[in-house]
Amino acid sequence: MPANLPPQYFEAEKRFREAKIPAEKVAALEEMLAIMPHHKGTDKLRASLRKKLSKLKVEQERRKGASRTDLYTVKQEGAGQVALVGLPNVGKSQLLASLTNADPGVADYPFTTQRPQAGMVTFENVQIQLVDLPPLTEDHFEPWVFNIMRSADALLLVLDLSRDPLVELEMILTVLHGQRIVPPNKDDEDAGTTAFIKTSLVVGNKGDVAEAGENFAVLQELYGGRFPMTMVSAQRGLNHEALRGQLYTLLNVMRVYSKRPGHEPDLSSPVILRHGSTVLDLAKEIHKDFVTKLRYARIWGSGKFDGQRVQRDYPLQDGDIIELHI
Ligand SMILES: Nc1nc2c(ncn2[C@@H]2O[C@H](COP(=O)(O)OP(=O)(O)OP(=O)(O)O)[C@@H](O)[C@H]2O)c(=O)[nH]1
Ligand SMILES: [Mg+2]
Repeated sequence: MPANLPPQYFEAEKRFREAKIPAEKVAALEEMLAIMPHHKGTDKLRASLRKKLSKLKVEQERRKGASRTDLYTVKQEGAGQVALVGLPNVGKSQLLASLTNADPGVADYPFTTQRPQAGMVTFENVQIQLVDLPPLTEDHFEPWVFNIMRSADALLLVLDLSRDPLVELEMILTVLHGQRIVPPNKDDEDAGTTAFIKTSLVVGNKGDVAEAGENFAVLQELYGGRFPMTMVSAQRGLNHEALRGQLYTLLNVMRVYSKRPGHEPDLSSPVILRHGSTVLDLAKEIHKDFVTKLRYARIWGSGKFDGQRVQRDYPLQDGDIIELHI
């Protein structure tokens, strides 16, 4: 039985063929279905158009979902969050795998990492969060990658010592600068006050390859004054103890311990505070009520004699033990 389709149907069909986005295709298909006369001759065609339509709608939903979840964030944990930054295939994920309990994909081809993944690095009695990210490239970025870098406490710039680490570092700095992310003390006027100043540690990875030492020496000569840097091998675990310590230093924090009167302090669980914090800052960390109720504190360490009374504005030092009195 012939379909006997009216001319408007063919106009809608033309729009369907020429449509560039799914929403236009959906509109054209719906029009075609509405125009089509109902009879036996159009049954097959109707069924096939309906199938196309439902496929398109599923696709549209999937895209919406993707753009929502495209905004990844990583909840901060531990003493601080450090983001891994680097070109494809330099060993960022391998570094996360060897320093933490995380089990990210590591592969000998680029763009293995597509999503952020976090793991905790242990340094003495402190946990530091390391976040693995997709690689940086000159022309393709996803905004959420930079959002994570901006909200991190510090960056680990990972370079591949088996390739040209100078070129890699320069490219990283250019891309970051374009996103207003800059290492501190860079004489860079146009970054201005809107820039995100990020303390950065340069890590030369693949320190196990033959040319690594020479490449690292060149890097140190040119950038050693500007960045703290270290050579590691993520694969062999080379220099990982030093790296843990450097990660801690990078965070610019201190550890203090609170004790209850008449009790020993728990030295395994420090309170992490920014350098320059006071007794009152510690009180805030422990309990919000302490801020108003705090009368004085006693301190051990800090070059004071043991148990000396100090006021709430007293600046603390790394390793101090404090007894808060309310
Ligand atoms: N020789 C050597 N190879 C390494 C080292 N670390 C990583 N690799 C290798 O380098 C390749 C890339 O490692 P990944 O950890 O996947 O690199 P990535 O930087 O996360 O890569 P993307 O996710 O694509 O950005 C793998 O084949 C690793 O085995 C290392 O210390 N020495
Ligand atoms: Mg990776």
